[in-house]
Amino acid sequence: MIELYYAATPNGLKVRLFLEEAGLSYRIRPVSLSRGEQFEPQFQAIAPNNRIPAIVDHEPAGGGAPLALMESGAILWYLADKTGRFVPGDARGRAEVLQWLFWQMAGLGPMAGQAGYFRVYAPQPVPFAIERYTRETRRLYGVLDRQLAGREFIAGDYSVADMACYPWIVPHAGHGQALDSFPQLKRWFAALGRRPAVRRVYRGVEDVYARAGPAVAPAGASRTPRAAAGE
Ligand SMILES: N[C@@H](CCC(=O)N[C@@H](CS)C(=O)NCC(=O)O)C(=O)O
Repeated sequence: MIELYYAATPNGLKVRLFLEEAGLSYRIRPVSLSRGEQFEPQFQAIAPNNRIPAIVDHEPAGGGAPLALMESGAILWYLADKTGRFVPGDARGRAEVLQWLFWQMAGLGPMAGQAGYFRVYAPQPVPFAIERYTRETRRLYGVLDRQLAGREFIAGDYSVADMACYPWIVPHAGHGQALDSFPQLKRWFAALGRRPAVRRVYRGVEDVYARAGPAVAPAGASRTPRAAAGE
């Protein structure tokens, strides 16, 4: 059994997607980011970086004591390795999937996270930051759009690369992006959204930006910043 320390944010959702797709037995341990539960000592012992998601695998690959892991990319890769699912068996295929997983972790996630933060959550508008992160996020959406031209999925068959990227495209409006500008991405996004596991995971999940008010606050508006929705 796997315990998933979770909030319904893009990084949390991507791990849940894997667990649902693979049909693994798991239990959700909700972590309230707005109440600061990510800083509690019991959680910090599992996730030293004080961020969700984290897992504890009580039947780890290789046996032995329960394994605690943080970092959504590392968790996805571990689960893929353990189950032999959603990652190719050959060296070239694995390298390609890993490349796109790292791309999501180092590029799409951090940049889209900042775009969303400055467009939606920031207590006051910071035009330079809004412009910088929205532009970089647009570039990254374009990279994915080009990669998907002539391909059904990001790298070979449906893989952890797709699972890592999908939750970062769901809140595209909060990132200031229109999917009509990215036709291949739009097609992939719609196809993944029809997968039963994706539908199960997203049932009842609120857009991370839904309660934060209008994108790009008018001058002088003030909001209480919430925990960042992922970086
Ligand atoms: N690189 C980390 C990022 C994790 C992350 O930023 N998690 C966010 C939610 S998506 C979080 O826990 N935020 C809490 C906070 O900012 O205090 C991963 O992919 O696991």
